[in-house]
Amino acid sequence: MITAYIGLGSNLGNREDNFKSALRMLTEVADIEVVRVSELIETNPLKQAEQPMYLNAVAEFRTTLSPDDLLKTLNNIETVLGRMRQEKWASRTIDLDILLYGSEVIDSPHLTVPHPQMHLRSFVLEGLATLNGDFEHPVIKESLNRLANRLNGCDFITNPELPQLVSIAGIIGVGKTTLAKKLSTRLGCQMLPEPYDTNPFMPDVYAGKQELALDSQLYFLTARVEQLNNSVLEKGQTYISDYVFDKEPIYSRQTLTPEQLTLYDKIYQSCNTKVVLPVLVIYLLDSPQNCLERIHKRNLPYEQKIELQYLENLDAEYNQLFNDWTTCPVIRIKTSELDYTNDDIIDHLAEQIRYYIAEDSVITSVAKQTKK
Ligand code: A4P
Ligand code: MG
Repeated sequence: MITAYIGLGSNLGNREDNFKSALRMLTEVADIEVVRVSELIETNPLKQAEQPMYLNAVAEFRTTLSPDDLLKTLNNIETVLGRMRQEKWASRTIDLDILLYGSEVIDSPHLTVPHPQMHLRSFVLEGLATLNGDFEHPVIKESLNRLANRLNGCDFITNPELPQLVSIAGIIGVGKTTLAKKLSTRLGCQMLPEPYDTNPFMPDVYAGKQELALDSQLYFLTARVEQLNNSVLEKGQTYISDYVFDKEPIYSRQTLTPEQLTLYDKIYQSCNTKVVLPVLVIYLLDSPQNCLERIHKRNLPYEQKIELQYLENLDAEYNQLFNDWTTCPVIRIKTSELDYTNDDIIDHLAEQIRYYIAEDSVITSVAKQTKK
């Protein structure tokens, strides 16, 4: 017997009745034993906003059917319940997708398991997490609980027509640049380093010249808008930046006077529309104390005035930013779990990045070339 999970979705007809009928028909199949079903939740349709709302749920069952026979059985039930196969993602009375089949990884022309989009859908992961949150996703090798947390209640769709920007975030001294370098080498993609030490105003600002804080923040803002501009980054190409653009207001709030901040915000609002959004964020976490020690160790002269309180404020602001974040999935990593010298850890992270970004983007071929 294999434990498998299916996703149920319906947005046509009497949705609850469709669910009940589908589950009844599943229990009637001799080779399937339905174990339990998550709560039904109502969800917004992905992409097609004009479609009716969906009901979604996840069912756990045990089966002796092969994956192919299971798919046939599910397709039969869909047909009996009036599912018309029109264009992809059309409204449907019932959709039954195989999410997981034990820990098997299947990649055949008509069947992909784990379901190739499940790690991007809260309406799937949250149901799965209530049924078996510690279960490890067979490709990503992380628990379903962790995968659900990465989405913050949102659902995402990959789009190979956009640049695939992966941004590494975290407070000063946490190790963003080191990780960005490692990952870009491992993935064979371009790194976008923040032009940190070219800012001519920054040493003076760190030395206490408040009157130059606005100049310094505008220098950073314009440099980043140039670097992440959607007319510069190419569609389908993967990039790794060692900063997340949305941190700019965090730093500005820490360093600018209220009058400077009002002006800064106006300029920020007018340029942030030109910036490519990340498709994935890697948020590095460490205590402000450890980061301060790292800052002392790397001994950049202008950073030596940084105080613990400043890092603690940044830390609180970053946490708030990602608690409210709805732009893309966020992989949180404690630096204590990230040994940069361990190739397996970097490889695992690189594999995850490949899995999260759009399938048809250029990195797929890069990945094949660099595979060990
Ligand atoms: N197929 C490949 N892998 C699988 C799998 N793991 N499980 C093949 C089931 N089928 C799989 O599926 C098309 C073909 O995918 C099948 O012939 C099978 O051989 P389909 O069910 O005929 O078509 P579909 O459902 O339109 O496409 P797909 O790719 O299954 O889309 P999804 O992922 O089901 O997305 N919004 C909300 N809120 N809730 C939803 O449930 N669902 C969709 C459809 C869109 N928006 C939604 C929801
Ligand atoms: Mg389907």
